[in-house]
Amino acid sequence: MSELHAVVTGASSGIGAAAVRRLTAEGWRVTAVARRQERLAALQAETGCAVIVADITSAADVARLAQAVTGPVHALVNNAGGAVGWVTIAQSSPDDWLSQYALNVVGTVRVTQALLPHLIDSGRGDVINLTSTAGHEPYEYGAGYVAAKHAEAAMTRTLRLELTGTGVRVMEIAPGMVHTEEFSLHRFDGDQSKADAVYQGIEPLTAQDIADAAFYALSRPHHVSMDLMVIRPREQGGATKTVRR
Ligand code: 8X3
Repeated sequence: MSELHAVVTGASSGIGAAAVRRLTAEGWRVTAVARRQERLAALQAETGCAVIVADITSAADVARLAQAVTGPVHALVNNAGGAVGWVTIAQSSPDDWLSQYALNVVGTVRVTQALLPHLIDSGRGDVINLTSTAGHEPYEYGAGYVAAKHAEAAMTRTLRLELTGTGVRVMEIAPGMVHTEEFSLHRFDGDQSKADAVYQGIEPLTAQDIADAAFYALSRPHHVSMDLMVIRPREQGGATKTVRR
């Protein structure tokens, strides 16, 4: 088979960048998508990936992305996403609910719609949606994110039903606590000490752990669909139970 091609969103840091590194190391051609040009340029210099600067919440950017992607796409890794705020529903900002839905759900839908013809044309396409354990169980103070991730997980299952028979696998990876440079920092509005406290006293997952799972799913024989992988650090028994040393 000719070279496999993956498109990875949210590629400028964290799980997305780790997926780009892993897939290029495994010999895939990779197109990395993110908003921040300088970070993408560094990743391109390091890995040889192609880059497209785009904000997946922008219809115009995603239309440009669809034009810029060349050749068949064998895998779309929908990783771009994020959480805003740590607050009760009573205190939460409706704008934050909207922005989390726009990014985690609608953005993922936009990119998937745009690249679906490329995925079907490849004859063996894969969609991997990086959701979260927050898409499967609620926790206090994170309802806007929990709701958006539940919606993304529901959308993923619906997409699988709709694409059954097209040759496209639709797979979901739902990570628990993954210590990345930016996820918690963004959630806590730049407060580094609050972000660091999330991972204190446990050994959290790393972005590489999740990239490893994504590569595992992608590299199964194509009649095997890893529909859902839920991955947590050992000390996180559930969304509301973490045992710290
Ligand atoms: C990130 C994991 O536990 O913050 O999606 O919801 S968690």
